[in-house]
Amino acid sequence: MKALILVDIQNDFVEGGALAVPDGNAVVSIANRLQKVFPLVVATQDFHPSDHASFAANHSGSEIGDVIDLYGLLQILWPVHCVQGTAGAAFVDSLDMSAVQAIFPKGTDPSIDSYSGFFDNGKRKATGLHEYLQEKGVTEVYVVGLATDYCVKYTALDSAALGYQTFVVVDACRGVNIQPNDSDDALRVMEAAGIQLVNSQDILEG
Ligand code: VGL
Ligand code: ZN
Repeated sequence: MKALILVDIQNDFVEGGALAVPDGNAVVSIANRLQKVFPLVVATQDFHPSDHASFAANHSGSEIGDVIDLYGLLQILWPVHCVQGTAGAAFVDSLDMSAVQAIFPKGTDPSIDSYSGFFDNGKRKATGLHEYLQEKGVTEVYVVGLATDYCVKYTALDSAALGYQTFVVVDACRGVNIQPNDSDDALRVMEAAGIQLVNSQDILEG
């Protein structure tokens, strides 16, 4: 059983959003096409309370891009983004949600960030995604969305570590690239973990 995971395709991560990923909108049409060939589609949603500790605005004297020690974990400080109840946290309008069978919010605990759709960054709590995929008999996981160098990367790495045969559809992902090579580096790390990098054409034609 194959599942497609749509990672954080939300307004704040595309053009005009608070944490806009360059060319982020480009993933939407590919994600929409891919959904039609998967028996199971789920989505993750970055979903922070306004007092979330990953926001630079919640640390006086800190700036966006600073790295702090957050209860023992290194944390990059981000602009305020994907706040629960705001338009920025909503899925992109043009993203087809009609086939999405479950949504997994993450980053809801103000004290810890959650890049992976499976666990928070300290692996302290699970989102329920693994149990859900197990229940559905999923063995193969395909990951698309935003951002290649953060939430796509950690979702795919956890997926592989949990034993799913894991694929990242590279042309259906875009990265933040604080450093220009961050997305390429992330892809290399994923490959080294046994994750297969594929293109949407391979799936849509196959
Ligand atoms: C993400 C930074 C902060 C992501 C979420 O979806 O990749 N990146 N929160
Ligand atoms: Zn976030």
